[in-house]
Amino acid sequence: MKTAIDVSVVVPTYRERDNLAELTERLFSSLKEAGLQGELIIVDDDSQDGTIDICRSLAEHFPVRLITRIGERGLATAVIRGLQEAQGECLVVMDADLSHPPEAVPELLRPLQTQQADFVIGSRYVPGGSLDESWGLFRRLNSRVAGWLARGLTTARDPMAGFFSLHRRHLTNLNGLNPCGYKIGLEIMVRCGLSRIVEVPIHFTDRTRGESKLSLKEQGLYLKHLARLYAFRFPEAVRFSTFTAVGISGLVLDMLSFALLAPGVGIRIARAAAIWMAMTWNYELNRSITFRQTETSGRLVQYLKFCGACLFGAMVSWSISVGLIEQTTFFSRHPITAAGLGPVFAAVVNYAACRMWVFRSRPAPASPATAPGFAGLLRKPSVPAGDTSAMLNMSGESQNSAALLATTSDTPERTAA
Ligand SMILES: Nc1nc2c(ncn2[C@@H]2O[C@H](COP(=O)(O)OP(=O)(O)O)[C@@H](O)[C@H]2O)c(=O)[nH]1
Ligand SMILES: [Mg+2]
Repeated sequence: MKTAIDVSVVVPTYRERDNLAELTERLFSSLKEAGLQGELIIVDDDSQDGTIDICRSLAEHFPVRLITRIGERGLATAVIRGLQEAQGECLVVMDADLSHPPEAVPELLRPLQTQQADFVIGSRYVPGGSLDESWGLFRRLNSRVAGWLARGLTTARDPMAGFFSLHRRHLTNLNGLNPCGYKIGLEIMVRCGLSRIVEVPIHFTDRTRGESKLSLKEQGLYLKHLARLYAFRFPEAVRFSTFTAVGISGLVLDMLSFALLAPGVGIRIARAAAIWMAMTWNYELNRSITFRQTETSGRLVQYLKFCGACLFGAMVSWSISVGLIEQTTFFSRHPITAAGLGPVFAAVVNYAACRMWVFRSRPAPASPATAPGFAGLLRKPSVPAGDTSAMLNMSGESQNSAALLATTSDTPERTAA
């Protein structure tokens, strides 16, 4: 359904009072020049720096809406919140600190309008794009390395960018977004499966007012976020690597236990006990790490199945090793190499058996593929319990958002009216 608004620009803010007026004026002047109807949605985490007053006066002249989140912090979740409220056909996300030139917004929309792309990035790292001179070597290197680490997830040269646009119909998995840290653009690209990406060169200007909120902690969270996204994108490869690492740790435990037990109870019993301990160890680790997303019911039955599945792998390992040694001249001269090959095959067989039999996937949730469109989201907003928000509506009509945000708690709201 065509709405009157062509583009909703979502801007997360925390203590950005001094940048808001210039951002708003430059943004709406560039939209006007391009003949676009837009709205600006500012999602502020209760900065208490006068943001509410500034937005109120800006809303007298421009279609500005302010959402104040109380008791919640975080750039990425703030962006998600803004996207939930957006009414435009196209969505743009950008920073408030004027690092991202508001004049580039119409250019970011063009590839969407011509259906050349599903996701457009205001990019520092394509020809024509650039960074502020003030960026030191460490910051440049840090940004590049962070980008390279994401290469397995997307072809974008600047996947970390906070300046991007997409069509709202491609935001199919809004409720399934689960970013930790800053990189909401990367999260959307990967979780919504957006691979037709166009990068528009921009000059990234360092902020001149206010302070950066990027901390070292956020950089650590980025690595965690990447791990989650790789697991989402390549679930079997990541599970198989984890399964192998668990197997290696089990092998070490097996050998240590055997070395400790053998002198006391003899080789046969020590071997059996060590194998059982390693099997139990592997089961526990696989249950809590490798296959934590899968079915967890019926622990005893699952454990017995796991032992049964491993037993099969052990037999495969034994047969391959013995077969190679007995049937080929090469391995009869190198029996240890043959013994080493057996467990490799056994690991693959064990993994397949566990995947098919012991840790089967949960039935797919009903929602993501058929997630409601925006109309649905606005009818039934997914505001977290306890979130108290207030909204300053466009055109200066201050409006308590109770009607729109039907699930807000009964804690007193901070209203902008
Ligand atoms: N709502 C909200 N916005 C935030 C938060 N942290 C940062 N921002 C905003 O996100 C944008 C980028 O943050 P900035 O500090 O400039 O990060 P940097 O550019 O990586 O140094 C700015 O508009 C910030 O005001 C937060 O916790 N909540
Ligand atoms: Mg910044």
